[in-house]
Amino acid sequence: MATPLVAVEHRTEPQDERTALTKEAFQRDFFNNLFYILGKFPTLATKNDYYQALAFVVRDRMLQRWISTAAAYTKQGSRTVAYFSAEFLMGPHLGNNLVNLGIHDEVRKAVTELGLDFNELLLEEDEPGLGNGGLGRLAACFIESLATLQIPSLGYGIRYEFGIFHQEIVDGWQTERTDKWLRFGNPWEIPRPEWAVHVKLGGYTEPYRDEFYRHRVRWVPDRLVAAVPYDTPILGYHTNTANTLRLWKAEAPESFDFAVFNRGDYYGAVMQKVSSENLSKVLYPNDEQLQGKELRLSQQYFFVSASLQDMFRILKIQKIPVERFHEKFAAQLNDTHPAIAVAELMRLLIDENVVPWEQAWDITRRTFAYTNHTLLPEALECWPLPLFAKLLPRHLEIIFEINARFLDEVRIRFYGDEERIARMSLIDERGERYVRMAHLACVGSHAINGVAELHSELLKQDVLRDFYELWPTRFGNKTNGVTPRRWMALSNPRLTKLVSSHIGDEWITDLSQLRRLEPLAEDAGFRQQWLDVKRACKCDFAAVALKKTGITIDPDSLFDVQVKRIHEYKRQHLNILHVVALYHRLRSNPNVDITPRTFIFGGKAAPGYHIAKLIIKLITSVGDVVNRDPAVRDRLKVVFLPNFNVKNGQRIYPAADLSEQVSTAGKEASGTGNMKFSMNGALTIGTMDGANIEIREEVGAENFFLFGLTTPEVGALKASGYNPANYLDGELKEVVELIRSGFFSRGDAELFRPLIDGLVHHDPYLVFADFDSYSKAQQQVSAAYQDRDHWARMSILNSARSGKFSSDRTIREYCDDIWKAPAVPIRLLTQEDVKV
Ligand code: NTF
Repeated sequence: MATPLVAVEHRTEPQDERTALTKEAFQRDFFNNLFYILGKFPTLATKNDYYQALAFVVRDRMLQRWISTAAAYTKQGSRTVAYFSAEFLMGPHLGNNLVNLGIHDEVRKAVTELGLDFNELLLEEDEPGLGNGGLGRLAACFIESLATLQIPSLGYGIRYEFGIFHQEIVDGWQTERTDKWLRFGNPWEIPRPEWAVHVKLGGYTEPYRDEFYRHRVRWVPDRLVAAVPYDTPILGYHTNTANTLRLWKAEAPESFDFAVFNRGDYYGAVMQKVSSENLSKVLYPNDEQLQGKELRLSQQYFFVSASLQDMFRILKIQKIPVERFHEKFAAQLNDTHPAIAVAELMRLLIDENVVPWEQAWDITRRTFAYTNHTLLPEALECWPLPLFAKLLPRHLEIIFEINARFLDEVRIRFYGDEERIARMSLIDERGERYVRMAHLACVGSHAINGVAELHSELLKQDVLRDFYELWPTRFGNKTNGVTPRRWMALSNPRLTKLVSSHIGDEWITDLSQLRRLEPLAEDAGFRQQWLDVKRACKCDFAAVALKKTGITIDPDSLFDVQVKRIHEYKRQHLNILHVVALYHRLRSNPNVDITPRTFIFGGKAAPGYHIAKLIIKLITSVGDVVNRDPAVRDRLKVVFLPNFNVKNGQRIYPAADLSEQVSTAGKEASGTGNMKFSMNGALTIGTMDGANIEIREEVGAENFFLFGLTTPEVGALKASGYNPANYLDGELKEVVELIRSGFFSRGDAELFRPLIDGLVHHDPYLVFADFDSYSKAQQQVSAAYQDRDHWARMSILNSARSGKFSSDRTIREYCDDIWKAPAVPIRLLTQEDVKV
């Protein structure tokens, strides 16, 4: 008798022999894959071989959905969202695909029955870390929600051979290792070399007359790179939809280096091949000076051009005229990284498809919308004009023309306001000339949005104020969200089970239903179960922490967690200063009654960002002293968990009691980690910044630990001439002196000097100004945690009221307000249907 893997109501597909969803078929195919795909027998098989054998079993069972989806979209010519992003921080696929197929628990049993450790196999997957942090992870959540909502969509990006570096901590310092995620192959992708396109670079332009005697411009590049698409299926949760993530790999074109070959320069030709492949070699860490990096601009153009050419190919297959490009596609620019798309679509329409300028411009603007993700001025992309001209000569001409026409429009509205015109120009001409990518993105888009209410307001008042004054109706807000499939169902199975046993499982696709947990906050039995789940997650994490750091932590202590990229504006140093303050209190009075806490940090610093790396060193150094000091009696622990990534995140968020969201008000565009914590029942200590404000509004001020200056207060303090030294008294002064003295650096008073002096003399992110308020809020946290029962109540309410922060809600808003893209339900085809 065959054992079905999945409840009958989920079994929508016509079963075939090869991909039957029965335990027997699964186990059979698992060993077949080991034999026929990996070429191994069990004695020689590694854990990774087993992982891959399992991955292929699962992939086989996704293909019917994938093919049926593609067939439906092709046949119906469906309106399609194209999400353009230089980063997709997907995280491991296997667990998520099992959840979305609805066979996770059954497969776990089937694998366990074979005598294998299911969790161990999941951990074998090298995650595709093709992103830096929030922006790349948001893209991943978005394409998952798009699939779950059955919206036709394509994610377009770069298949970096090396993703975000692997972080190791050596002697307390961050060291970077290359991320060789493709080392053992990638079972989730299918290369599509038949859809490769050529991308031009460099060279010059020349006018010519075509066969109809029309004036045209020809771009004669000095380099061609082949862009080869690698497709990954993106499953919706319990739907038949499987959309596509299409990532481009750079290769040498087959034909271009013939001239070199003919001259007999074999090695020269090979070198050209190597240099072409460089284009998709490595992800650039953010917070890095990118301005002069030619390779970075080449990467951006490479994937944008390949994607737009791919969209023209799709139009052609579906027999849609190019004049209807904007009816077929809604393209979203994930920050300015893909903003060159505005000029590239113009070029493809004008130069290659002979569409007149005005019409091409109309199509372009109707196609694109732009999301801004940062208010930090140093992060706004500007490219030096000479570099731009050298790499993209035709695009620069097009940008000049867009600019001339645009500035005419500004002149009509704001006659004589030459300062405004200089501010708004696509070209910064205040000194050395630069192309302003954010301005290009604004001018070429019909909709512009920020990622949280405060951020969108600040865009209008500040960074993009001139554009807002010109086109107020184009501006809007789309508060970020995260997918509850990965960030609850997959990463917190215990909580999922508890929640579903009380309110059913519809919350997984309609997160607002978590509200139904609210009354249970008053149920003592439920509160106990809730605390039991939290404790179990903390025990799991304690085991991870021990394995990765050698530090033993107490699951009954308060887990106080800050995981995110290391950056001064995110203020990990505010957190560690407070840890030192607590330590100092304990040392001064060993019998002081304090709530035992474990401070958990994680996050990567950009390799060239010295102060951020020094902050890591300070955290690990404080940990070295505190964790060993017998006077502390284990009441304080400090853990820096190396290599924070999606995989580690999945184990951290469920284990957190307290979520640190302590950025300087007005600096964090949204934050998304804050949402993952809250969903999983952590309380937040945070500032009035980004989405914190909205989280507090949802969960209630009484369930949130607020501190710090507000954005207007930050502005006023800076305007009045902020002097951090004025705040250097009391406990803060003692803390700073302790660090300065070399207490945490074996007497080396120089080590932390750049960090401490920077704070005392400049403190651009107002760490000192907020310290007192932070410290007081932390005292409230400590007191609140003493009353576990009340804490449980607050924790439940955080989760129950986090429904707004599902990326399903965010994506619905994008679809309704910007993309106008309706759902297209998929009927599964049988093998018979797709036979020619
Ligand atoms: C990030 N921006 C912001 O810093 C986060 O606040 C936000 O949650 C995410 O985007 C997603 O919107 C970036 O990573 C970048 F690249 F823009 F700096």
